[in-house]
Amino acid sequence: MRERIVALVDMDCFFCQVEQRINPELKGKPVAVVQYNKWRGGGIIAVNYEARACGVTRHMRGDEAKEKCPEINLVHVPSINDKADTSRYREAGKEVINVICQFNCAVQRASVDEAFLDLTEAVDKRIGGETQVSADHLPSTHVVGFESQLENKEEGRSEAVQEWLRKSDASSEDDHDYRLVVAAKMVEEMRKAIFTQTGFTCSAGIAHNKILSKLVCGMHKPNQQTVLPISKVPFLYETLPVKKVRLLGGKLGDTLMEKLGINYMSELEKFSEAELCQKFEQRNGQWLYNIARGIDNEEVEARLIPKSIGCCKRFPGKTALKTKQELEHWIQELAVEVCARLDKDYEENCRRPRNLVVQWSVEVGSSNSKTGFLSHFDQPSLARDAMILLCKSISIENSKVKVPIQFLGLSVGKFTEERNKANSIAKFFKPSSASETKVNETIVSDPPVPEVKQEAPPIKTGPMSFFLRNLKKKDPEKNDARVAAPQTSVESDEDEKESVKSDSDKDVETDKRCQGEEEAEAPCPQCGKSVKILDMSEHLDHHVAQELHKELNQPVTPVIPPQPSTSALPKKRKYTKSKTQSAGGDAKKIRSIQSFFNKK
Ligand code: DCP
Repeated sequence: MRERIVALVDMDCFFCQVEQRINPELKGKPVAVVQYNKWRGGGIIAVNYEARACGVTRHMRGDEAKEKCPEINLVHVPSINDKADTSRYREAGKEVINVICQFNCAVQRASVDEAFLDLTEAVDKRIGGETQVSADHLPSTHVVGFESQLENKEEGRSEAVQEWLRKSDASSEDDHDYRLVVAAKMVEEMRKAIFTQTGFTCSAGIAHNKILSKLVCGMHKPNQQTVLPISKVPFLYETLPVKKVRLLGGKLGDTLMEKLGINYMSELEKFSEAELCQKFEQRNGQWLYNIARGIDNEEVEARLIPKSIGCCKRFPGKTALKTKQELEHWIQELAVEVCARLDKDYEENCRRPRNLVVQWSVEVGSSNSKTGFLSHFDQPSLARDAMILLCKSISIENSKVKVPIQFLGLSVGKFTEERNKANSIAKFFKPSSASETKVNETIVSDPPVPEVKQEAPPIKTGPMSFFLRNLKKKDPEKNDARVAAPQTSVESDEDEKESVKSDSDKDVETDKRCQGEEEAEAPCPQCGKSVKILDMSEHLDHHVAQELHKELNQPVTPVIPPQPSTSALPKKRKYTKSKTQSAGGDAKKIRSIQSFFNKK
Protein backbone atom coordinates (compact mmCIF):
# COMPACT_ATOMS: atom_id res chain seq x y z
CA MET A 1 0.00 0.00 0.00
CA ARG A 2 1.27 3.40 -0.89
CA GLU A 3 2.40 5.42 2.05
CA ARG A 4 1.19 8.97 2.14
CA ILE A 5 3.38 11.94 2.94
CA VAL A 6 1.65 15.22 3.65
CA ALA A 7 3.17 18.61 4.35
CA LEU A 8 1.61 21.83 5.50
CA VAL A 9 3.40 24.98 4.38
CA ASP A 10 2.50 28.10 6.36
CA MET A 11 3.94 31.55 5.68
CA ASP A 12 5.53 33.37 8.60
CA CYS A 13 3.79 36.55 9.85
CA PHE A 14 2.47 36.80 6.35
CA PHE A 15 0.91 40.25 6.13
CA CYS A 16 4.02 41.72 7.78
CA GLN A 17 6.26 40.06 5.23
CA VAL A 18 4.14 41.42 2.41
CA GLU A 19 4.42 44.92 3.85
CA GLN A 20 8.16 44.53 4.36
CA ARG A 21 8.61 43.51 0.76
CA ILE A 22 6.73 46.62 -0.35
CA ASN A 23 8.81 48.78 1.99
CA PRO A 24 12.22 47.11 2.43
CA GLU A 25 13.19 49.71 5.03
CA LEU A 26 11.02 47.77 7.43
CA LYS A 27 13.11 44.62 7.10
CA GLY A 28 14.70 43.51 10.34
CA LYS A 29 12.56 45.96 12.33
CA PRO A 30 9.55 45.25 14.54
CA VAL A 31 6.39 45.50 12.45
CA ALA A 32 2.70 44.95 13.03
CA VAL A 33 -0.11 45.25 10.51
CA VAL A 34 -3.20 47.00 11.83
CA GLN A 35 -6.68 47.36 10.50
CA TYR A 36 -7.69 50.78 9.33
CA ASN A 37 -10.00 51.40 12.30
CA LYS A 38 -7.96 53.97 14.18
CA TRP A 39 -9.41 53.44 17.64
CA ARG A 40 -6.50 53.09 20.05
CA GLY A 41 -4.07 52.71 17.20
CA GLY A 42 -6.07 50.11 15.29
CA GLY A 43 -6.46 46.38 15.83
CA ILE A 44 -3.40 44.29 15.16
CA ILE A 45 -3.87 41.44 12.72
CA ALA A 46 -0.25 40.41 12.11
CA VAL A 47 2.93 40.78 14.16
CA ASN A 48 6.42 39.98 12.95
CA TYR A 49 8.87 38.02 15.04
CA GLU A 50 10.97 41.03 16.02
CA ALA A 51 7.86 42.64 17.52
CA ARG A 52 6.79 39.37 19.13
CA ALA A 53 10.14 39.31 20.92
CA CYS A 54 9.12 42.58 22.61
CA GLY A 55 5.83 41.08 23.77
CA VAL A 56 3.55 42.43 21.05
CA THR A 57 0.70 40.07 20.17
CA ARG A 58 -2.12 40.02 17.68
CA HIS A 59 -4.68 40.72 20.35
CA MET A 60 -3.40 44.17 21.12
CA ARG A 61 -4.40 47.54 19.82
CA GLY A 62 -1.70 49.60 18.12
CA ASP A 63 -1.32 51.90 21.16
CA GLU A 64 -0.65 48.98 23.45
CA ALA A 65 1.93 47.64 21.02
CA LYS A 66 3.68 51.03 21.07
CA GLU A 67 3.86 50.84 24.85
CA LYS A 68 5.46 47.40 24.69
CA CYS A 69 7.71 48.22 21.79
CA PRO A 70 8.12 51.97 21.19
CA GLU A 71 10.11 51.44 17.99
CA ILE A 72 7.43 49.27 16.39
CA ASN A 73 6.29 50.16 12.87
CA LEU A 74 2.51 49.98 12.55
CA VAL A 75 1.45 49.48 8.96
CA HIS A 76 -2.19 50.01 8.06
CA VAL A 77 -4.05 47.67 5.77
CA PRO A 78 -5.05 49.77 2.77
CA SER A 79 -8.68 50.66 2.58
CA ILE A 80 -11.02 51.58 -0.23
CA ASN A 81 -14.34 53.28 0.52
CA ASP A 82 -13.95 52.67 4.21
CA LYS A 83 -13.32 48.96 3.66
CA ALA A 84 -10.11 47.04 4.03
CA ASP A 85 -8.48 46.09 0.76
CA THR A 86 -6.67 42.80 1.26
CA SER A 87 -5.89 42.18 -2.40
CA ARG A 88 -2.12 42.65 -2.00
CA TYR A 89 -2.02 39.79 0.50
CA ARG A 90 -4.13 37.52 -1.66
CA GLU A 91 -1.94 38.21 -4.66
CA ALA A 92 1.17 37.49 -2.62
CA GLY A 93 -0.40 34.21 -1.50
CA LYS A 94 -0.94 33.27 -5.13
CA GLU A 95 2.73 33.92 -5.90
CA VAL A 96 3.68 31.43 -3.22
CA ILE A 97 1.26 28.83 -4.58
CA ASN A 98 2.79 29.27 -8.03
CA VAL A 99 6.20 28.36 -6.66
CA ILE A 100 4.82 25.35 -4.79
CA CYS A 101 3.18 24.15 -8.00
CA GLN A 102 6.61 23.85 -9.61
CA PHE A 103 7.18 20.85 -7.36
CA ASN A 104 4.60 18.58 -8.98
CA CYS A 105 2.51 17.64 -5.99
CA ALA A 106 -1.18 17.88 -5.15
CA VAL A 107 -1.70 21.29 -3.55
CA GLN A 108 -4.70 22.29 -1.46
CA ARG A 109 -4.81 25.93 -0.52
CA ALA A 110 -6.06 26.01 3.02
CA SER A 111 -6.06 29.75 3.59
CA VAL A 112 -4.54 32.96 2.30
CA ASP A 113 -1.09 31.87 3.45
CA GLU A 114 -1.03 28.12 3.88
CA ALA A 115 -1.38 24.99 1.80
CA PHE A 116 -1.43 21.24 2.28
CA LEU A 117 0.72 19.24 -0.11
CA ASP A 118 0.56 15.56 -0.88
CA LEU A 119 4.17 14.59 -1.52
CA THR A 120 3.62 10.86 -1.80
CA GLU A 121 4.29 10.50 -5.49
CA ALA A 122 7.09 13.02 -5.50
CA VAL A 123 8.77 11.07 -2.71
CA ASP A 124 8.29 7.80 -4.61
CA LYS A 125 10.02 9.33 -7.60
CA ARG A 126 12.90 10.66 -5.55
CA ILE A 127 13.40 7.36 -3.81
CA GLY A 128 13.63 5.72 -7.20
CA GLY A 129 16.43 8.10 -8.10
CA GLU A 130 18.65 9.94 -5.70
CA THR A 131 18.48 8.60 -2.17
CA GLN A 132 21.33 10.21 -0.25
CA VAL A 133 20.16 12.65 2.36
CA SER A 134 22.55 14.16 4.89
CA ALA A 135 22.05 16.62 7.73
CA ASP A 136 23.42 19.31 5.40
CA HIS A 137 20.33 18.88 3.26
CA LEU A 138 18.13 19.59 6.26
CA PRO A 139 19.46 22.90 7.62
CA SER A 140 16.18 24.04 9.19
CA THR A 141 14.59 20.72 10.10
CA HIS A 142 13.49 19.58 13.56
CA VAL A 143 12.20 16.12 14.35
CA VAL A 144 9.65 15.47 17.09
CA GLY A 145 11.11 13.05 19.62
CA PHE A 146 14.73 13.77 18.70
CA GLU A 147 16.56 16.31 20.74
CA SER A 148 20.13 16.84 21.75
CA GLN A 149 21.49 17.89 25.11
CA LEU A 150 23.93 20.32 23.55
CA GLU A 151 23.69 23.85 24.83
CA ASN A 152 24.19 25.42 21.45
CA LYS A 153 20.75 25.24 19.88
CA GLU A 154 21.90 24.94 16.30
CA GLU A 155 24.49 22.29 17.10
CA GLY A 156 21.85 20.45 19.11
CA ARG A 157 19.35 20.59 16.28
CA SER A 158 21.91 19.30 13.80
CA GLU A 159 22.98 16.49 16.13
CA ALA A 160 19.33 15.45 16.65
CA VAL A 161 18.72 15.41 12.90
CA GLN A 162 21.81 13.25 12.40
CA GLU A 163 20.53 10.80 14.99
CA TRP A 164 17.19 10.65 13.20
CA LEU A 165 18.92 10.07 9.87
CA ARG A 166 20.94 7.20 11.34
CA LYS A 167 17.73 5.59 12.60
CA SER A 168 15.82 6.18 9.39
CA ASP A 169 17.91 4.05 7.14
CA ALA A 170 16.64 3.56 3.61
CA SER A 171 17.58 -0.10 3.77
CA SER A 172 15.56 -0.84 6.92
CA GLU A 173 12.51 -3.04 6.58
CA ASP A 174 10.26 -0.22 7.67
CA ASP A 175 11.09 2.67 5.40
CA HIS A 176 8.37 5.08 6.46
CA ASP A 177 10.74 7.31 8.33
CA TYR A 178 13.03 7.30 5.37
CA ARG A 179 10.19 8.57 3.24
CA LEU A 180 9.81 11.41 5.71
CA VAL A 181 13.52 12.10 5.38
CA VAL A 182 13.20 12.43 1.61
CA ALA A 183 10.10 14.59 2.01
CA ALA A 184 11.90 16.82 4.51
CA LYS A 185 14.66 17.41 1.99
CA MET A 186 12.10 18.23 -0.67
CA VAL A 187 10.29 20.70 1.57
CA GLU A 188 13.61 22.36 2.45
CA GLU A 189 14.14 22.85 -1.30
CA MET A 190 10.62 24.11 -1.78
CA ARG A 191 10.90 26.64 1.04
CA LYS A 192 14.18 27.82 -0.39
CA ALA A 193 12.56 28.27 -3.80
CA ILE A 194 9.69 30.20 -2.22
CA PHE A 195 12.20 32.50 -0.58
CA THR A 196 14.28 32.95 -3.71
CA GLN A 197 11.30 33.65 -5.94
CA THR A 198 9.09 35.69 -3.61
CA GLY A 199 11.33 36.88 -0.81
CA PHE A 200 9.01 35.31 1.79
CA THR A 201 9.95 32.83 4.49
CA CYS A 202 7.65 30.06 5.61
CA SER A 203 7.51 27.12 8.00
CA ALA A 204 6.26 23.59 7.42
CA GLY A 205 5.04 20.44 9.11
CA ILE A 206 5.80 17.08 7.52
CA ALA A 207 4.01 13.88 8.51
CA HIS A 208 1.82 11.12 7.14
CA ASN A 209 -1.43 13.01 7.04
CA LYS A 210 -3.08 16.41 7.25
CA ILE A 211 -3.90 16.33 10.93
CA LEU A 212 -0.39 15.42 11.99
CA SER A 213 1.33 17.86 9.62
CA LYS A 214 -0.93 20.61 10.92
CA LEU A 215 -0.12 19.74 14.51
CA VAL A 216 3.62 20.15 14.09
CA CYS A 217 3.80 22.93 11.51
CA GLY A 218 3.89 25.73 14.07
CA MET A 219 6.28 24.06 16.47
CA HIS A 220 9.37 25.75 15.10
CA LYS A 221 8.69 29.12 13.60
CA PRO A 222 9.76 31.18 11.78
CA ASN A 223 11.54 29.78 8.75
CA GLN A 224 11.89 26.20 10.01
CA GLN A 225 10.18 22.89 9.52
CA THR A 226 9.18 20.05 11.81
CA VAL A 227 8.88 16.36 11.00
CA LEU A 228 6.68 13.99 12.98
CA PRO A 229 7.77 10.34 12.69
CA ILE A 230 4.78 8.13 13.22
CA SER A 231 6.50 6.32 16.11
CA LYS A 232 6.57 9.62 18.03
CA VAL A 233 2.84 10.20 17.86
CA PRO A 234 2.15 8.62 21.27
CA PHE A 235 4.85 10.82 22.74
CA LEU A 236 3.32 13.91 21.18
CA TYR A 237 -0.17 12.91 22.27
CA GLU A 238 0.80 12.53 25.91
CA THR A 239 0.55 16.24 26.46
CA LEU A 240 -1.60 17.27 23.52
CA PRO A 241 -4.96 18.73 24.60
CA VAL A 242 -7.79 17.05 22.73
CA LYS A 243 -9.07 20.34 21.42
CA LYS A 244 -5.86 21.18 19.62
CA VAL A 245 -6.57 18.48 17.07
CA ARG A 246 -8.17 19.59 13.84
CA LEU A 247 -11.92 18.83 13.89
CA LEU A 248 -11.88 18.40 17.66
CA GLY A 249 -11.68 22.12 18.40
CA GLY A 250 -15.46 22.50 18.57
CA LYS A 251 -18.45 20.68 19.91
CA LEU A 252 -17.23 17.21 19.06
CA GLY A 253 -14.10 17.85 21.13
CA ASP A 254 -16.20 19.13 24.03
CA THR A 255 -18.51 16.14 23.91
CA LEU A 256 -15.56 13.82 23.69
CA MET A 257 -13.90 15.30 26.75
CA GLU A 258 -17.13 15.29 28.68
CA LYS A 259 -18.36 11.81 27.77
CA LEU A 260 -15.00 10.11 28.12
CA GLY A 261 -13.65 12.29 30.91
CA ILE A 262 -10.41 12.92 29.06
CA ASN A 263 -8.25 15.96 28.42
CA TYR A 264 -5.34 14.66 26.38
CA MET A 265 -5.13 12.77 23.14
CA SER A 266 -3.13 9.94 24.70
CA GLU A 267 -6.16 9.10 26.87
CA LEU A 268 -8.30 8.45 23.80
CA GLU A 269 -6.30 5.40 22.88
CA LYS A 270 -7.74 3.51 25.88
CA PHE A 271 -11.14 3.26 24.24
CA SER A 272 -12.05 0.47 21.87
CA GLU A 273 -13.50 1.16 18.45
CA ALA A 274 -16.79 -0.40 19.55
CA GLU A 275 -17.00 1.89 22.58
CA LEU A 276 -16.27 4.97 20.52
CA CYS A 277 -18.79 3.97 17.85
CA GLN A 278 -21.41 3.34 20.48
CA LYS A 279 -20.87 6.72 22.10
CA PHE A 280 -20.27 8.86 19.01
CA GLU A 281 -21.94 6.93 16.19
CA GLN A 282 -20.21 4.73 13.70
CA ARG A 283 -18.40 7.19 11.51
CA ASN A 284 -17.23 9.52 14.26
CA GLY A 285 -16.26 6.53 16.38
CA GLN A 286 -14.10 5.05 13.65
CA TRP A 287 -12.48 8.38 12.96
CA LEU A 288 -11.72 8.90 16.65
CA TYR A 289 -10.30 5.41 16.97
CA ASN A 290 -8.00 6.10 14.04
CA ILE A 291 -6.91 9.55 15.04
CA ALA A 292 -6.05 8.29 18.53
CA ARG A 293 -3.42 6.25 16.66
CA GLY A 294 -2.27 9.05 14.38
CA ILE A 295 -4.28 7.77 11.42
CA ASP A 296 -6.21 10.23 9.28
CA ASN A 297 -7.26 9.31 5.78
CA GLU A 298 -8.53 12.66 4.63
CA GLU A 299 -7.03 13.36 1.27
CA VAL A 300 -5.24 16.47 0.18
CA GLU A 301 -7.82 17.77 -2.22
CA ALA A 302 -5.99 19.33 -5.15
CA ARG A 303 -7.46 22.80 -5.15
CA LEU A 304 -5.69 26.04 -5.94
CA ILE A 305 -8.59 28.40 -6.15
CA PRO A 306 -10.94 29.30 -3.33
CA LYS A 307 -14.27 27.51 -3.00
CA SER A 308 -15.98 30.76 -2.28
CA ILE A 309 -15.41 34.47 -2.48
CA GLY A 310 -16.69 36.94 0.02
CA CYS A 311 -16.13 39.75 2.40
CA CYS A 312 -17.54 40.97 5.64
CA LYS A 313 -17.50 43.89 7.98
CA ARG A 314 -18.14 44.38 11.64
CA PHE A 315 -20.05 47.24 13.14
CA PRO A 316 -19.17 47.09 16.81
CA GLY A 317 -20.83 49.02 19.60
CA LYS A 318 -22.26 52.33 18.56
CA THR A 319 -21.46 51.75 14.90
CA ALA A 320 -24.06 48.94 14.67
CA LEU A 321 -26.38 49.38 11.68
CA LYS A 322 -29.75 50.70 12.77
CA THR A 323 -31.59 51.72 9.61
CA LYS A 324 -32.57 50.09 6.36
CA GLN A 325 -30.61 52.75 4.50
CA GLU A 326 -27.44 51.87 6.41
CA LEU A 327 -28.00 48.22 5.65
CA GLU A 328 -28.49 48.97 1.98
CA HIS A 329 -25.39 51.09 1.87
CA TRP A 330 -23.18 48.42 3.38
CA ILE A 331 -24.69 45.57 1.42
CA GLN A 332 -23.91 47.55 -1.70
CA GLU A 333 -20.36 48.20 -0.55
CA LEU A 334 -19.80 44.53 0.17
CA ALA A 335 -21.36 43.62 -3.17
CA VAL A 336 -18.96 45.98 -4.96
CA GLU A 337 -16.01 44.11 -3.51
CA VAL A 338 -17.47 40.66 -4.10
CA CYS A 339 -18.31 41.54 -7.70
CA ALA A 340 -14.88 43.01 -8.40
CA ARG A 341 -13.29 39.82 -7.16
CA LEU A 342 -15.81 37.69 -8.99
CA ASP A 343 -14.97 39.40 -12.26
CA LYS A 344 -11.28 38.78 -11.70
CA ASP A 345 -11.99 35.21 -10.73
CA TYR A 346 -14.05 34.76 -13.87
CA GLU A 347 -11.22 36.00 -16.02
CA GLU A 348 -8.78 33.67 -14.31
CA ASN A 349 -10.93 30.59 -13.78
CA CYS A 350 -13.92 30.94 -16.08
CA ARG A 351 -16.45 29.95 -13.45
CA ARG A 352 -19.53 31.39 -11.88
CA PRO A 353 -21.03 30.93 -8.40
CA ARG A 354 -24.51 29.54 -7.83
CA ASN A 355 -24.92 30.38 -4.16
CA LEU A 356 -25.20 33.61 -2.29
CA VAL A 357 -24.85 33.64 1.49
CA VAL A 358 -25.73 36.62 3.63
CA GLN A 359 -24.57 36.45 7.18
CA TRP A 360 -25.23 38.83 10.03
CA SER A 361 -25.01 39.12 13.79
CA VAL A 362 -27.20 41.15 16.02
CA GLU A 363 -25.27 40.56 19.20
CA VAL A 364 -21.92 39.40 20.31
CA GLY A 365 -21.58 35.67 19.85
CA SER A 366 -24.68 35.20 17.71
CA SER A 367 -24.77 34.59 14.03
CA ASN A 368 -27.41 34.09 11.39
CA SER A 369 -27.27 33.37 7.73
CA LYS A 370 -29.43 32.86 4.72
CA THR A 371 -28.49 31.19 1.51
CA GLY A 372 -30.02 31.95 -1.85
CA PHE A 373 -29.60 30.84 -5.42
CA LEU A 374 -27.61 33.27 -7.49
CA SER A 375 -28.43 33.84 -11.13
CA HIS A 376 -26.88 37.21 -11.95
CA PHE A 377 -23.49 38.51 -11.09
CA ASP A 378 -23.61 42.23 -11.52
CA GLN A 379 -23.30 44.34 -8.40
CA PRO A 380 -26.87 45.73 -8.35
CA SER A 381 -28.35 42.21 -8.66
CA LEU A 382 -26.07 40.81 -5.99
CA ALA A 383 -26.83 43.65 -3.60
CA ARG A 384 -30.55 43.41 -4.29
CA ASP A 385 -30.66 39.65 -3.78
CA ALA A 386 -28.68 39.95 -0.58
CA MET A 387 -31.01 42.63 0.70
CA ILE A 388 -34.05 40.48 -0.10
CA LEU A 389 -32.57 37.58 1.81
CA LEU A 390 -31.71 39.76 4.76
CA CYS A 391 -35.01 41.64 4.92
CA LYS A 392 -36.94 38.39 5.00
CA SER A 393 -35.19 37.49 8.20
CA ILE A 394 -34.79 40.61 10.25
CA SER A 395 -37.38 42.89 11.65
CA ILE A 396 -37.53 46.36 10.11
CA GLU A 397 -40.22 48.85 11.06
CA ASN A 398 -40.46 52.31 9.53
CA SER A 399 -37.01 51.83 8.05
CA LYS A 400 -35.60 51.14 11.51
CA VAL A 401 -33.87 47.84 12.17
CA LYS A 402 -35.38 46.40 15.33
CA VAL A 403 -32.11 44.91 16.59
CA PRO A 404 -29.02 46.70 15.24
CA ILE A 405 -26.69 44.64 13.07
CA GLN A 406 -23.13 44.24 14.33
CA PHE A 407 -21.70 42.08 11.60
CA LEU A 408 -22.52 41.72 7.93
CA GLY A 409 -20.98 39.29 5.47
CA LEU A 410 -21.62 38.43 1.82
CA SER A 411 -20.16 35.45 0.10
CA VAL A 412 -20.73 33.50 -3.06
CA GLY A 413 -19.84 29.89 -3.67
CA LYS A 414 -20.79 26.62 -5.35
CA PHE A 415 -18.94 27.52 -8.50
CA THR A 416 -19.62 25.93 -11.84
CA GLU A 417 -17.39 26.20 -14.85
CA GLU A 418 -18.54 28.14 -17.87
CA ARG A 419 -17.69 26.34 -21.07
CA ASN A 420 -18.49 29.04 -23.54
CA LYS A 421 -16.83 32.06 -22.08
CA ALA A 422 -18.05 34.55 -24.67
CA ASN A 423 -21.67 33.53 -24.28
CA SER A 424 -21.29 33.44 -20.58
CA ILE A 425 -20.02 36.96 -20.37
CA ALA A 426 -22.96 38.24 -22.37
CA LYS A 427 -25.37 36.24 -20.29
CA PHE A 428 -24.01 36.94 -16.88
CA PHE A 429 -23.25 40.59 -17.18
CA LYS A 430 -26.69 41.44 -18.42
CA PRO A 431 -28.35 43.28 -15.54
CA SER A 432 -31.44 41.49 -14.38
CA SER A 433 -34.83 42.65 -13.29
CA ALA A 434 -35.99 41.76 -9.82
CA SER A 435 -38.59 39.40 -11.18
CA GLU A 436 -35.95 37.41 -13.04
CA THR A 437 -33.93 36.73 -9.95
CA LYS A 438 -34.63 33.69 -7.93
CA VAL A 439 -33.76 33.97 -4.31
CA ASN A 440 -34.41 30.62 -2.81
CA GLU A 441 -34.13 30.38 0.89
CA THR A 442 -32.54 27.23 1.99
CA ILE A 443 -31.53 27.89 5.54
CA VAL A 444 -33.58 29.22 8.38
CA SER A 445 -31.91 31.80 10.54
CA ASP A 446 -31.87 32.77 14.17
CA PRO A 447 -31.35 29.48 15.92
CA PRO A 448 -29.75 29.86 19.31
CA VAL A 449 -26.00 29.62 19.40
CA PRO A 450 -25.00 27.03 21.94
CA GLU A 451 -22.85 28.06 24.81
CA VAL A 452 -19.59 26.24 24.90
CA LYS A 453 -18.07 25.38 28.22
CA GLN A 454 -14.35 25.80 28.10
CA GLU A 455 -12.52 24.02 30.83
CA ALA A 456 -8.81 24.28 30.47
CA PRO A 457 -7.11 20.97 31.07
CA PRO A 458 -4.54 20.93 33.80
CA ILE A 459 -1.20 22.12 32.48
CA LYS A 460 1.16 19.29 31.72
CA THR A 461 4.72 19.62 30.72
CA GLY A 462 5.99 17.95 27.61
CA PRO A 463 5.88 18.58 23.93
CA MET A 464 2.38 19.89 24.03
CA SER A 465 3.13 22.52 26.58
CA PHE A 466 4.11 24.28 23.36
CA PHE A 467 0.49 24.19 22.31
CA LEU A 468 -0.71 25.21 25.73
CA ARG A 469 1.55 28.21 25.65
CA ASN A 470 0.32 29.02 22.21
CA LEU A 471 -3.34 28.44 22.79
CA LYS A 472 -3.94 32.15 22.40
CA LYS A 473 -1.23 32.54 19.89
CA LYS A 474 -1.53 30.37 16.91
CA ASP A 475 -3.60 27.43 16.01
CA PRO A 476 -1.88 24.80 13.99
CA GLU A 477 -5.11 24.68 11.98
CA LYS A 478 -5.28 28.26 10.97
CA ASN A 479 -6.51 26.90 9.77
CA ASP A 480 -6.88 24.74 8.61
CA ALA A 481 -10.05 26.25 7.68
CA ARG A 482 -12.13 23.40 8.78
CA VAL A 483 -11.17 23.10 12.41
CA ALA A 484 -14.26 23.30 14.46
CA ALA A 485 -13.61 26.21 16.72
CA PRO A 486 -15.48 26.79 19.94
CA GLN A 487 -16.88 30.09 20.86
CA THR A 488 -14.94 31.49 23.68
CA SER A 489 -14.97 34.79 25.36
CA VAL A 490 -16.36 38.18 24.67
CA GLU A 491 -14.32 41.31 24.61
CA SER A 492 -16.14 44.41 25.46
CA ASP A 493 -15.09 48.02 25.35
CA GLU A 494 -16.90 51.18 25.97
CA ASP A 495 -16.72 52.22 22.36
CA GLU A 496 -16.13 48.99 20.59
CA LYS A 497 -17.58 45.59 21.24
CA GLU A 498 -16.31 42.63 19.39
CA SER A 499 -17.51 39.10 19.44
CA VAL A 500 -14.77 36.60 19.83
CA LYS A 501 -15.18 33.21 18.28
CA SER A 502 -12.16 31.17 18.25
CA ASP A 503 -10.01 28.24 18.87
CA SER A 504 -6.95 30.36 18.75
CA ASP A 505 -5.30 33.66 18.31
CA LYS A 506 -6.50 34.10 14.81
CA ASP A 507 -9.98 34.53 16.04
CA VAL A 508 -9.42 36.14 19.38
CA GLU A 509 -9.11 39.03 17.14
CA THR A 510 -9.92 42.43 16.32
CA ASP A 511 -11.89 43.58 13.37
CA LYS A 512 -12.45 40.84 10.86
CA ARG A 513 -12.92 43.13 7.93
CA CYS A 514 -9.23 42.96 7.12
CA GLN A 515 -8.99 39.25 6.86
CA GLY A 516 -8.23 37.49 3.64
CA GLU A 517 -11.27 35.94 2.01
CA GLU A 518 -10.46 32.58 3.39
CA GLU A 519 -9.78 33.80 6.89
CA ALA A 520 -12.90 35.37 8.28
CA GLU A 521 -14.91 33.14 10.56
CA ALA A 522 -18.25 33.32 12.23
CA PRO A 523 -20.28 30.94 14.35
CA CYS A 524 -22.49 28.57 12.43
CA PRO A 525 -26.10 29.41 13.17
CA GLN A 526 -26.92 25.72 13.35
CA CYS A 527 -24.23 24.25 15.56
CA GLY A 528 -22.35 27.27 16.88
CA LYS A 529 -19.01 26.10 15.59
CA SER A 530 -16.70 28.74 14.23
CA VAL A 531 -16.62 28.26 10.49
CA LYS A 532 -14.88 30.26 7.80
CA ILE A 533 -17.54 32.51 6.51
CA LEU A 534 -16.71 31.48 3.00
CA ASP A 535 -17.16 27.86 3.86
CA MET A 536 -20.43 28.61 5.59
CA SER A 537 -22.60 27.76 2.63
CA GLU A 538 -21.05 24.33 2.35
CA HIS A 539 -21.12 23.84 6.08
CA LEU A 540 -24.81 24.70 6.18
CA ASP A 541 -25.43 22.25 3.38
CA HIS A 542 -23.94 19.67 5.64
CA HIS A 543 -26.58 20.47 8.26
CA VAL A 544 -29.30 20.18 5.66
CA ALA A 545 -27.92 16.77 4.79
CA GLN A 546 -27.93 15.88 8.47
CA GLU A 547 -31.57 16.84 8.77
CA LEU A 548 -32.42 14.71 5.79
CA HIS A 549 -30.58 11.81 7.31
CA LYS A 550 -32.51 12.28 10.52
CA GLU A 551 -35.77 12.33 8.66
CA LEU A 552 -34.86 9.09 7.03
CA ASN A 553 -34.09 7.64 10.44
CA GLN A 554 -30.52 7.11 9.52
CA PRO A 555 -27.56 7.75 11.78
CA VAL A 556 -26.60 11.39 11.93
CA THR A 557 -23.86 12.33 9.52
CA PRO A 558 -20.88 13.12 11.67
CA VAL A 559 -18.68 16.17 11.67
CA ILE A 560 -15.85 14.13 10.30
CA PRO A 561 -15.14 14.57 6.62
CA PRO A 562 -15.43 11.58 4.29
CA GLN A 563 -12.48 9.28 4.63
CA PRO A 564 -11.17 7.33 1.71
CA SER A 565 -10.70 3.68 2.33
CA THR A 566 -6.95 3.67 1.89
CA SER A 567 -4.95 3.79 5.08
CA ALA A 568 -2.28 6.38 5.61
CA LEU A 569 -0.28 4.04 7.69
CA PRO A 570 0.97 0.53 7.41
CA LYS A 571 -1.45 -1.93 8.93
CA LYS A 572 1.18 -3.71 10.88
CA ARG A 573 2.25 -0.62 12.79
CA LYS A 574 1.65 -0.86 16.52
CA TYR A 575 1.70 1.90 19.07
CA THR A 576 2.81 1.65 22.61
CA LYS A 577 2.34 4.12 25.35
CA SER A 578 5.67 3.36 26.91
CA LYS A 579 7.54 6.57 27.47
CA THR A 580 10.81 4.91 26.74
CA GLN A 581 9.65 3.70 23.40
CA SER A 582 7.74 6.77 22.44
CA ALA A 583 10.68 9.01 23.12
CA GLY A 584 13.14 6.88 21.30
CA GLY A 585 14.11 4.74 24.25
CA ASP A 586 15.75 7.48 26.19
CA ALA A 587 14.03 8.81 29.28
CA LYS A 588 16.61 11.54 29.61
CA LYS A 589 15.67 12.73 26.15
CA ILE A 590 12.03 13.01 27.15
CA ARG A 591 12.97 15.31 29.98
CA SER A 592 15.08 17.44 27.69
CA ILE A 593 12.23 17.76 25.18
CA GLN A 594 9.90 18.78 27.95
CA SER A 595 12.29 21.41 29.16
CA PHE A 596 12.74 22.63 25.61
CA PHE A 597 9.04 23.20 25.22
CA ASN A 598 8.83 24.74 28.65
CA LYS A 599 11.53 27.18 27.74
CA LYS A 600 9.82 28.35 24.55
N1 DCP B 1 -5.04 37.41 9.55
C1 DCP B 1 -6.10 38.32 9.63
N2 DCP B 1 -6.98 38.23 10.65
C2 DCP B 1 -6.84 37.30 11.58
C3 DCP B 1 -5.80 36.38 11.52
C4 DCP B 1 -4.89 36.47 10.49
O1 DCP B 1 -6.22 39.17 8.76
N3 DCP B 1 -7.70 37.24 12.55
C5 DCP B 1 -4.08 37.53 8.45
C6 DCP B 1 -2.80 38.19 8.91
C7 DCP B 1 -1.79 37.12 8.92
C8 DCP B 1 -2.31 36.12 7.93
O2 DCP B 1 -3.74 36.24 7.97
O3 DCP B 1 -0.50 37.60 8.57
C9 DCP B 1 -1.93 34.71 8.25
O4 DCP B 1 -2.36 34.39 9.56
P1 DCP B 1 -1.57 33.40 10.49
O5 DCP B 1 -2.48 32.96 11.56
O6 DCP B 1 -0.86 32.39 9.67
O7 DCP B 1 -0.48 34.27 11.20
P2 DCP B 1 0.82 34.91 10.62
O8 DCP B 1 1.16 34.39 9.27
O9 DCP B 1 0.68 36.39 10.74
O10 DCP B 1 1.91 34.46 11.68
P3 DCP B 1 2.56 33.03 11.93
O11 DCP B 1 4.01 33.19 11.56
O12 DCP B 1 2.37 32.77 13.37
O13 DCP B 1 1.85 32.03 11.04
